[in-house]
Amino acid sequence: MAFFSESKWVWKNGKIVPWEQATVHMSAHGLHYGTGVFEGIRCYNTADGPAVFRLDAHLGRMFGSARMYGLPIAYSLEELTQGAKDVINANGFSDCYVRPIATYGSASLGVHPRNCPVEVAMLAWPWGAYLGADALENGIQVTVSRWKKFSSLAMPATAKACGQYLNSMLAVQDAVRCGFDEALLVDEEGIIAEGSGENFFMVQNGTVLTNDERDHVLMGITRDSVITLARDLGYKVFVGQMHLEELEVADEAFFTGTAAEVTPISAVDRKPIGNGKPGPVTLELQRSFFAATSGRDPKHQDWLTWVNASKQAKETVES
Ligand code: PPE
Repeated sequence: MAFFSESKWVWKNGKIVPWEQATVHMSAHGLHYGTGVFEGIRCYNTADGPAVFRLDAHLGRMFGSARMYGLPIAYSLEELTQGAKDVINANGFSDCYVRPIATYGSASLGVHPRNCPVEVAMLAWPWGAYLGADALENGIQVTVSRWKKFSSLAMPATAKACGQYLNSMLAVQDAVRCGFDEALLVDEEGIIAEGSGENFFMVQNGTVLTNDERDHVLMGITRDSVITLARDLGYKVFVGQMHLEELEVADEAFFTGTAAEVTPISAVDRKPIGNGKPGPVTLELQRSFFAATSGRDPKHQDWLTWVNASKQAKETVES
């Protein structure tokens, strides 16, 4: 089945329009220069109906990315929250991926986007496991990319902006061509940054390790959720620089991301991590993550925005 075939409706500039009408012109500034910001969000089915995972955090990051690039978004957090619910409901989805984007449209093509309108849209479509059905269970094969992660001195790595993904695209395309599932990018000093679309974690002697914005990474919302869950479970979490030589001796490694969720890494450049099987800490964190996304974790109900009113109303009455 074609990737988008089940998606019939798009939220575009405040209205729900048919998929075919959610278009931009070939002269759009965003197309030529990658001038836009976006988010990747998942909605999961729960016992109380579909719920969007950490919607406020994602939309908050989108407004932050837009501020970084001076791109004005003419809609409020509340309007985009409603827009996300509307596009999910219009399509009749329960488990789906939601992709808001704000990008400069067509008016001029100097590099300065002057006069270009900001087009805002939210797409939704069903999207299964990002790295393949078996990735979550058995782990993936990763390569350290020869394409270096760009420095935050060149572009703000903490912003999720369209053009920044050319760096990721080169890395993942190269990795797949060489028979790997995903690329791990390091900076020019060889310090670990992140995957093409994921944050990176290691486990060493029961301690969970990951990096932060000092190493030119997107501050992932899944990353933040997993750090919280790891601490809930009593693990020590160390946030700091990670070097490739530490990865050589790591017991476990995994990627986190909205699309990738919690994906174990079984080998890097064909060298197995640990025994080459997803490790126990990774699997425990993956289970906790899915408990939270599916509404089974009473401690993290506030991470969920229910698409339909009934559950939210119930929460308000109870509190
Ligand atoms: N780093 C990068 C470069 C990245 O693109 C993502 C998300 C993350 C880290 C993890 O962030 P978060 O989703 O907030 O936990 N990548 C999005 C796009 C992937 C895609 O292929 O498209 C995503 O996972 O939705």
